[in-house]
Amino acid sequence: MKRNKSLRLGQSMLISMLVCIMLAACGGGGTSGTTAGSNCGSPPKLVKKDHYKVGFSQNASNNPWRLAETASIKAEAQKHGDTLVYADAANSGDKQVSDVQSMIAQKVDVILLAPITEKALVPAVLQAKAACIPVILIDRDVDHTLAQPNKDYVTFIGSDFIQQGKRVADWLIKATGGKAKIIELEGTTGASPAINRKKGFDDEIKTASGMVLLASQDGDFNRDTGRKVMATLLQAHPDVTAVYAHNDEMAIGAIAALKAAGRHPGKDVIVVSIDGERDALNAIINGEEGTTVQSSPFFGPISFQTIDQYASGTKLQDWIVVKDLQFTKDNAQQNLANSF
Ligand code: GYE
Repeated sequence: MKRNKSLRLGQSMLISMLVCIMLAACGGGGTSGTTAGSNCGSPPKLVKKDHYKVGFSQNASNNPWRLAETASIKAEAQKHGDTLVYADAANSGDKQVSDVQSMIAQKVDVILLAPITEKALVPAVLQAKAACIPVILIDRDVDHTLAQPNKDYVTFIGSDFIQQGKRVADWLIKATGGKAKIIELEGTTGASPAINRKKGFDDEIKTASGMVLLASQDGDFNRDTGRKVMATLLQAHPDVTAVYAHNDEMAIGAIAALKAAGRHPGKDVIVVSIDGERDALNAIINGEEGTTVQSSPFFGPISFQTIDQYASGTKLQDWIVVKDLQFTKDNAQQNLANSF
C-alpha cells in the first residue's frame, strides 16, 4: 500500500517534471512577456490579497545564522497573518528542489527561496515559473546565465558579498601593515556568498604585495568542518599569520584548531570573517578575532514588504541590496544584544 502510494507519487512527479521541461523548452526561444503555455507573466504576477500562502525553502538549519533567518521569516509571516509553508533542505540541493516542487504542488501564492548553490535550484525556479508561482530569492542568488531576475524570478534580496570580502581584506591590510600569510576557509562550493566573498577578498589583497594567500579550501560554512580543514592546513602551512573565513562559524572552528595546535589567535594569527554572530562578537571582545563584517540574517521584514510591493504592481530592482555593518573591538560590545 505504502509502496504503491510512493510509486504513484514518483510517477506523478516524473510527469510534472516532464511537463515543466517541455514548458521551459518552449519558453526558451526568446519569447518575451509570458512563458509559453501560461499567461501569468514573466515573472508570474502575484494577485493582491489580504493574506498569502507563502512558501519558504530554507537550505539548512545547522547554524545560528540560518536559525535567525528562519525565526525572522516566521515572525513576519505571523505578523502579516500569512500562512507559511516551511521546508528545511538540510544542506541537500536535491532535497531543496523537491521541497520547492512540493510547494508548487501545494499551490502556494509565492515562494521565498534561499538557494543552497547558484546552479542546483535553477530547475526548481523555472518549474515554479511554469506553474505561475513567483519566486523571490533571499540571502543567496542563482547563476544569472541560467535564470534572470525580473524574468524567471522576481528579485534577489541579499548582501553585497563582493563588498563584504573587500571590506574584510581592507581591514586586514591595515591591521597587518600590508604583510600577512593567509589561509582562506571558503563557504560551500558553488554558493553565491562563497563565490563572491572569495572574489572580493582575493582581488583586494592583490593590491598589497605583502599579502600572500597560502591556501584556500572549502569548509562548507560549517564550524566543525572549518576546524578540521584548519587543523590540516595548519600542518602544511605553520607560517600562517592570518585566517579569513567566509563565515563566523568557520572562524570559530579555526580559532579552536589554532588553540589546539598551541597557537594564539588574536596574537600570532589574526582571524577575520563575515556574519556578525554572537560567538564571533564575543571572540572579538576577548581578543581572539579581529573583525567580522555583518551579513544580516533578518530577512523577514524586507521579504514580506517586497511581497506586498510586488503584488501592488511596483517594478522591483533586479537586486535589493541589504546593507551591512562591520564589527570590531570598538563596537562589538554594544552590538552584542542584537546579535544571534
Ligand atoms: O553568511 C552563512 C550561511 O547565505 C549569506 O550562509 C548566507 C550565508 C551566511 O550559512 O553563515
